[in-house]
Amino acid sequence: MKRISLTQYLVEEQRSHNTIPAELRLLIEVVARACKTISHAVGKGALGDVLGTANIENVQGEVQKKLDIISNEILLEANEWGGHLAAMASEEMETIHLIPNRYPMGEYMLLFDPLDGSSNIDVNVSIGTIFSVLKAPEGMGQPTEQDFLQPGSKQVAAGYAVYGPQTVLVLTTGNGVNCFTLDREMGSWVLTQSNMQIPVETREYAINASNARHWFPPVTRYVNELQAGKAGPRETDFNMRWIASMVADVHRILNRGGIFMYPGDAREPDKPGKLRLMYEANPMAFIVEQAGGAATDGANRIMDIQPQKLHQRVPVFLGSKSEVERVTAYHQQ
Ligand code: AHM
Ligand code: MG
Repeated sequence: MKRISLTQYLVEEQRSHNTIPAELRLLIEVVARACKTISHAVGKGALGDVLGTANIENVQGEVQKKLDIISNEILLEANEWGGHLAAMASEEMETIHLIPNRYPMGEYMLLFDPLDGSSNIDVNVSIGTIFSVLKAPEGMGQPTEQDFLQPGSKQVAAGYAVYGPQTVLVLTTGNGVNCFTLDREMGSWVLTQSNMQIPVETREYAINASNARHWFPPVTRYVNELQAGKAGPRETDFNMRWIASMVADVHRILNRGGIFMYPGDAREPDKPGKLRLMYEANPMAFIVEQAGGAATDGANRIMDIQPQKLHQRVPVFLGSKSEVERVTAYHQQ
């Protein structure tokens, strides 16, 4: 089998579609290299003293795990010096991270959730990194948080890595979705799936059902119908999977279809759901749409939402198009 590396893929993509300028290519390669480093740290587990909590709270009021902090540092350090970025924002940092003066400033802005699925770190279940790339607004001076508040439709690239039985990197630059597997011996990313398409027909759904008593009626109705199986209005037996790492749940859906839901609920109406628009919902929505699926917050296309704050949360419904359209329609009735 002829092996196509990430570098070759990016160069050829630029040549044939002109979608990946040299600076963006460098950015993606640097992020991919950082993910390799994170994968290595994750793989060491207890041997590398990377497990457990760091006893500090992040901006979301969540106790940070050691690996949350390590991964954040790896991504910041890797991306500071290349000259391709104007600033970075991370789920783990209160405000944006400026490029130090000693390095040149580039025209892209990088956002990331350095280690997604934190609750799975210590129990050896798949976790990952999610990232999103925006362009700095024209004529921007010193970057501010405001410059980051662009809708997901403005993303020029997005991707995620899954640190699981294999380490994979899934990437879109707006021209389909491709998956690269880390060759651990060679240390290189090898193209293993081209033009991924989410299967249209699905019998699988993912939601944290322990929150069922707090759901709003459209979500309850939709899930009840799935659970009614063959005897219910859907006349189909559905299966459920919940990994509690969005990266791993989305990766399953890209490969064999399904719907992923993290709805808002009645507990905190002003803080809808758990997932963050800029670090989780937008990049995943971009990937899912590029693979033929859909992503909404129950009412709107995720990528059309105008962000109000960097750490804004949104309800998320994404995956196979017909299912996302159905649960979205229930919200509109
Ligand atoms: P994190 O970024 O702090 O890890 O939180 C996000 C994760 C998602 O990966 C996952 O879908 C969700 O939280 C799981 O939530 P829950 O613990 O409610 O099942
Ligand atoms: Mg996360």
